[in-house]
Amino acid sequence: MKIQILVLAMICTLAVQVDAQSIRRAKTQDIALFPQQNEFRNVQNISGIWKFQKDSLAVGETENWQNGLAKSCDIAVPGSWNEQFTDSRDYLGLAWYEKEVFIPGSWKGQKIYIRVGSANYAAKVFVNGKPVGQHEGGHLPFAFNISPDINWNGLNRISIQIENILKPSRVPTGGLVAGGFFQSLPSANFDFFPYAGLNRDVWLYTLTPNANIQDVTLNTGFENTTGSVHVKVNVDGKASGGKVKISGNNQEFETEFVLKNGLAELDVKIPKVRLWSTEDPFLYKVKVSILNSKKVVDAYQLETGVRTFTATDKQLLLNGKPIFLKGFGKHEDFPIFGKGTALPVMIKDYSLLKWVGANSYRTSHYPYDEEYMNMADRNGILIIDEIPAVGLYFQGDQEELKARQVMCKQYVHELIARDKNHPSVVMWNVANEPTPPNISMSSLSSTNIKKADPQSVALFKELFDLVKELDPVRLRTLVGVMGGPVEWLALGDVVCINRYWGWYTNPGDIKTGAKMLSAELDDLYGKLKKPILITEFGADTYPGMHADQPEMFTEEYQRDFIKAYLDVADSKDFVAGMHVWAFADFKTGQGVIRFGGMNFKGVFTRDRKPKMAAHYLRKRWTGLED
Ligand code: BDP
Repeated sequence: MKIQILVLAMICTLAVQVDAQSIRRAKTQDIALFPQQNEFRNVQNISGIWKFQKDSLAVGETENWQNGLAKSCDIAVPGSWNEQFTDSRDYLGLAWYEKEVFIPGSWKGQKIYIRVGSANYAAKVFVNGKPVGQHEGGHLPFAFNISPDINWNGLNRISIQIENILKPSRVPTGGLVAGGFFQSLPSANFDFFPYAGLNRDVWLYTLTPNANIQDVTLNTGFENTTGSVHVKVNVDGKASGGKVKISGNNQEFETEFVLKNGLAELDVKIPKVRLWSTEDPFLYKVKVSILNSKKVVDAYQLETGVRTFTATDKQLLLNGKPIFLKGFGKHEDFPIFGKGTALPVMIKDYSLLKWVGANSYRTSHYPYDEEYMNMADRNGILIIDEIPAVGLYFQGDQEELKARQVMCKQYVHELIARDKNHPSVVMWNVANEPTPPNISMSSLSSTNIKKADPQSVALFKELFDLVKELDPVRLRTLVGVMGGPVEWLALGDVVCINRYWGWYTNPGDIKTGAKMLSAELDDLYGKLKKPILITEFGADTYPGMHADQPEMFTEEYQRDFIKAYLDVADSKDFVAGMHVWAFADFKTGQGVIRFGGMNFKGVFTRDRKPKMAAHYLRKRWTGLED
């Protein structure tokens, strides 16, 4: 035990030294446009089998592991390291990834970048032994220009050092001295397994050397039958202007623009527009190209759906028509893959979302792989897009609190940079269940909610304002915990709450739980006068466990619990959506409230088999029997 503590202390000290070095940090603008292959740009996906070596004593950098790993084994990328081996499940310290890649000579003269889809939690990238950049925060991509470090005469060694130590200063938060029922191993302050490593793809890609399109921002609207796309183009380098071509539905519109200081803004009108909706998620193609000396020097193509998404005091409106959100909170989680991108699972999840009649989900509790967002656009699924701010608290060390706020702001910048053009994204969520001080199960009544301390309100306000500045159009929210203060919820355009009356309180008593929910909803709406979404409600359910009289952990209890909540929601015209917790069972740390290190609130099992509740939801949401 003592040795473990000593090793951990060494890791922490060395990790701090590593961070203190002056290696450049990733720039948000570099992740705005996903790498694309076209006549001006090249992409090489360098995922696959990489070399891997743990660095539990944090000696790698001083021993120059960036010049080659001496005792490595194979690892799959994407994929978390925790379940690929027999001895690394709880290992969260330093580890190194390495891959040798050949960069084609035809790329000479281009700007060459590396993009890492997600490295959880902190990463440092080396090319041919030279440090090229570092990034903190899992679940979002980062990119570095590596042009000066390329070897054109052979292979290039890409080394990535990753570390996932749970710390109170990080987001999500971990490493707290906890006790009691909620203690878990690893000591995360959140209810999912802190899967570490290169969880998403890694790409090399090129940008045109003298001028390239750096960002494109699309905002859509419509009046009567005419749609409009507002296009903002940012260019890095020397270009005079360009054009935007929007095509789709047998129509094509071309508009030229002039660049001023690398920026142009224009509106394109689409008569007889075909709107994007959950029933008809129609996407137009938007191609931007830029010119220098009358020659096209770069182009980039995106897709957009023309739609509006707004809120009244009671309802959510898609294209001006009320829409009730039916769906789930999800996780990126699968056996062995961990949080590694698993494309077949993604496809299966979308087919199950359709099968069950869902029209939306929340990317709880962090941004998901870009392909999830692309699929949502194509499938007409509405997304509440969440930064990894789960388990935030406000008491204690002020320096840690400041560090967390800096991270939250970075996540807001990165998330909006990455996801701002997806028609599926209808709301940004800045936090899941921040915890007020002294919260306890016995204080979870709607009548004794404490007032928020002003400092926490100011910190959230700062995040809400930042979201508005970066995306003035989309709705904003914060997902509140049971017993959390109303002042936090009041900051959002829409009120999102997670509720477990009849599970964590009033166990076994669905009827009383539903009554408490109903009373609390009326009280909240009276205070806030904004549409309310219940973004979590559910019951752990061991698949195959049954009871003639519904009993906790049985499939009958989960079904009846969900039914009771949906019935309450149906009786209130200000409830605008219901997201069941959770879509599928998922891995957590070990603790007494998590049997087998699992959260069993899924209506599908971890391998995506429907429980009774899934069949019930399908009937209720689609009207169809199996
Ligand atoms: C909520 C959290 C979620 C948990 C869930 C639960 O937002 O991450 O998994 O409760 O306890 O508090 O199942």
